[in-house]
Amino acid sequence: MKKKALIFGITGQDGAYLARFLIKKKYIVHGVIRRSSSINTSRIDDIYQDPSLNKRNLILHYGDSIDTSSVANLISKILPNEIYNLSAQSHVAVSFEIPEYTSNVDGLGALRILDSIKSIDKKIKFYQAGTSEMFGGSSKETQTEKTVFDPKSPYAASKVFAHNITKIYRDAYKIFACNGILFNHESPLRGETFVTKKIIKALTLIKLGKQKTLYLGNIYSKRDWGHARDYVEAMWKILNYKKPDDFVISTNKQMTVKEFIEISSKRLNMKLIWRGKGINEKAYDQKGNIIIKIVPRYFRPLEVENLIGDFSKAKKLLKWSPKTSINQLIDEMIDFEIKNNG
Ligand code: NAP
Ligand code: F7E
Repeated sequence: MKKKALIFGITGQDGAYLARFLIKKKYIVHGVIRRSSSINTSRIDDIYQDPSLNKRNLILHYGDSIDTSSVANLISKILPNEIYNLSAQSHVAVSFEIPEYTSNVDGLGALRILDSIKSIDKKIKFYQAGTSEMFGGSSKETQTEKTVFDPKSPYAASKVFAHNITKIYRDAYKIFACNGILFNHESPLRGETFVTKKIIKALTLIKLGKQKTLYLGNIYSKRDWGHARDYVEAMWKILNYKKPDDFVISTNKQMTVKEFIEISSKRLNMKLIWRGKGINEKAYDQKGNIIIKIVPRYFRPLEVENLIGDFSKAKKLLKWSPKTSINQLIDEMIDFEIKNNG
């Protein structure tokens, strides 16, 4: 019999890659979608339209991670083998604007699912989408599963709660509950307000003469960026390892946002000339037009300056390593923008 997976957050970047990955692995995939006034399934519509993938292998249900009865009803109706909790208000800056809502979805959302597993069927495996943001300001060194958390946003604090409650339900009730601690991962399907997508989309539009200027915040924070397609495979490997455990998933390479801009502009054959410092720093083209401007609006009340992950444990135990280089990721994202905006 085919295995059943239930994905909370199927309409997001990772949900779309994970659904495709699991269907190829012969799972029946159930996904939770929220009612919205506009269509929010654009990232998974292609799975419906691809006859080799969807022979009734993808089933969508209305639900919400803040609605306890909908969470419990879905789990008892579907009785999945595996649950992936990817649902979240996932924008760090926005979490400062809506901290209570973020905590409810990102923190208590995980608890609602775990508690339903406890009462319905303890054999259901559970994956929690943890994040490198939980490390926050904790270390100037490379971060591992043993690094102490030091969250710097309501988003990160909620994810620390979800991480800890996952471990507690694993130990107390012997549930196969695991935490992935995933560093930033991007793709053509990345949300438009995250920095990589924002940069690549804007630079492509500027190159095509359809936009004038890109406005950004702190361009000196360092991130460890991988590809979402590689990272969803790690999620599945985590749930299919012989015992429940927690894993860092990363590339072990980092760069600043400014370096990411430099690589992206070079690959678009755009020459940027930087002048000024701090809030007055700007990037110009060769004709003297302002291409990038720094504005206070995009600075956060607290910043996470340095993230770089050591994925040795995942490499050793799960035989997982990232497959896509940063240049391949950027090229794929640029090609997508040219195809859709050219
Ligand atoms: P995303 O694109 O923002 O997707 C988030 C998903 O959660 C969407 O499907 C969204 O639905 C859903 N959602 C939001 N609030 C919900 C609610 N109240 N009830 C049910 N579903 C809800 O995020 P992503 O990049 O795919 O990331 C997936 C998960 O990994 C998130 O938990 C994120 O925090 C975590 N994470 C991401 C990264 C990264 O770099 N991408 C790194 C570490 C951890 P709508 O489409 O209806 O909004
Ligand atoms: O910011 C800086 C910003 O929003 C990256 C989420 O998926 O990864 C993501 O969180 C950096 C930060 O990602 C702008 O200040 C400058 O230092 O793309 P981001 P994030 O905050 O690292 C983690 C692992 C998650 O778990 C989260 O869910 O870029 N930055 N200027 C900017 N960031 C944005 N968004 N917009 C700007 O204009």
